[in-house]
Amino acid sequence: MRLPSILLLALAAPCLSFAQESQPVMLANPDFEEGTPDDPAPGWTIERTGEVELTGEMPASGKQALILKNGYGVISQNFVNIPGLNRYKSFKVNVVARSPDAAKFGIRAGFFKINDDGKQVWLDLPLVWDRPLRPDNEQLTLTGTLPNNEEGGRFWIAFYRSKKEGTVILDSVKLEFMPRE
Ligand SMILES: [Ca+2]
Repeated sequence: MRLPSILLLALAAPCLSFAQESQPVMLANPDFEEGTPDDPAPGWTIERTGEVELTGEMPASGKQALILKNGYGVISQNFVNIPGLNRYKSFKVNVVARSPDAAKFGIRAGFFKINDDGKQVWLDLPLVWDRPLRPDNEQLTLTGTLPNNEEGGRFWIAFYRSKKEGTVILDSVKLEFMPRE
């Protein structure tokens, strides 16, 4: 009888630890260190007519940070298949942001929800909106709640300038999912 007990423990242990710990998401190029002047945001989607540049001034990590300027100034990442996304109750976004000209900043997150009628709908919600930025690096932490019946496995996160005005400088993006109790 001893061997099956050990096997059971060995199988259960990873599940238990997984259920109790938050799950960091591996973002592509989260510190903007992979960018070059010709290709400033590899791993990120630059939405619509947004323009981005890199700066070596006051990076929060490494040698460079990203500047959102002109146009919509939106960058995003889309995760199409996060296994077991319905195990998580919420998510947490960390980013270091600043603005030399008091630009306002926003973060949006998107995910699927199953309606009462069984239809899957895409939600795209602001985590923060028109947040005035200071000239010095500031660590922002925002959390969002996932629907109880989330099962689409897709998650989208976007960072943008509000109102197409001013300069937003970003660095050190982190994203993690928090498990249900
Ligand atoms: Ca950096």
